[in-house]
Amino acid sequence: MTTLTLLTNAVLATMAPSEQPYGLIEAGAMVLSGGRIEWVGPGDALPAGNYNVQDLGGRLVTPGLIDAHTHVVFAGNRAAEFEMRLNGASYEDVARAGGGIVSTVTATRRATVDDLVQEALPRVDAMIAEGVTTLEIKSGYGLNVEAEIAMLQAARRIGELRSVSVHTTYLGAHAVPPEYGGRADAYIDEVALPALRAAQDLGLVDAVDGFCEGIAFTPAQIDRVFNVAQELGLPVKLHAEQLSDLGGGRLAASYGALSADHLEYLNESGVRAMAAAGTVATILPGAYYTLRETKAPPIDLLRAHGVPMALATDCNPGSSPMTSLPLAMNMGCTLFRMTPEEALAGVTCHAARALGLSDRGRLVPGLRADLAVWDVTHPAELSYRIGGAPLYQRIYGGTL
Ligand code: DI6
Ligand code: FE
Repeated sequence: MTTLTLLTNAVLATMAPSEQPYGLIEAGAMVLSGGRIEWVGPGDALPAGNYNVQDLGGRLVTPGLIDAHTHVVFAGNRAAEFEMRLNGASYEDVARAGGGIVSTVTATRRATVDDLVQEALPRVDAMIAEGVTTLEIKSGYGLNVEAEIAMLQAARRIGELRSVSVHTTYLGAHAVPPEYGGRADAYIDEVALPALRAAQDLGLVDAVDGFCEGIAFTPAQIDRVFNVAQELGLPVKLHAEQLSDLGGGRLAASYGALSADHLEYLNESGVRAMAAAGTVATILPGAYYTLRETKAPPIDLLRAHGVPMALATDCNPGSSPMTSLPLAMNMGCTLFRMTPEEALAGVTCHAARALGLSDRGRLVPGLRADLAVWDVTHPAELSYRIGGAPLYQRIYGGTL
């Protein structure tokens, strides 16, 4: 007879549909078996059984956190240009000194897969230490076939080295590399599409993303990338409306995208299209904060139209050098007026949906036993703190 793990004396933020905010169960208990959640409910309703009991002392249990938008694999960092800018250098000065996204591309191209893994692991470990059990990782700093594949291989390897579930996203259409300056269409034809096909042949791609923006790619160029994604049977997502309104939200929705991300400049017709398509809005306050943006995403409209909102770190060396998902929750609340309940949904059930995953993100029977146990008694405390998430214990696939 298999021994079941029983967690008792816990506050459960199940995030399941319920009368209670957060699907909260006070004095709750959970039974885990074979890496899955077997039973969830009030402790006094627990069915009899042969349990291996762990008393959680009244602590909060949430679904393991899901960071649904990261660029955590990259080489080098951009602290020097951060400092240059704060000492008065202009964007052009920084570019002339080899800074900006190009400097990350140069460093990433020089790195081996192993280098990329070693550089990313401390960041991934910081995420894990704050309760992350599922992590999306994008390519997009290689911008040639070999380096894009190396980034995706590094991402896969991280999922083997650590107890975290990694989901890869191909982002060849992230920036136009210097050797294709002024020739974005040629870059799409000669690099972005062939690299996508090659990466897919190697089984390295779970989803396809693009950066639709004046400084990156036009909707027509993104369309071409999404057409190939569709032909390959891959779901899409899009960096949309971060710095201007190019109709990226509508474009993403027209492909049934899993998510459209950033969305500061999203208008109501984009919100409606996303609602109709079931596309998740992934909110990224770290980039808004770092770039000192002033236009917040239309949270009220997204809420009014019932668009599910995810929250993610956007961890990247340029616009969001942040690994803390609980800090993203705090920023989502304080900068964008999301509620703490929306913030927690944004890093659990709605983040799962932004990755197309229906087997996690809530504490309900049948789902993966990916849990975070916190040294707090109410879920609002997770969003309330500015950094320093008090993780007590992380359970990944039923294992401590
Ligand atoms: N949006 C951003 O803000 C970044 N990428 C993206 O798609 C910036 C990436 C960088 O500066 O390295
Ligand atoms: Fe991003």
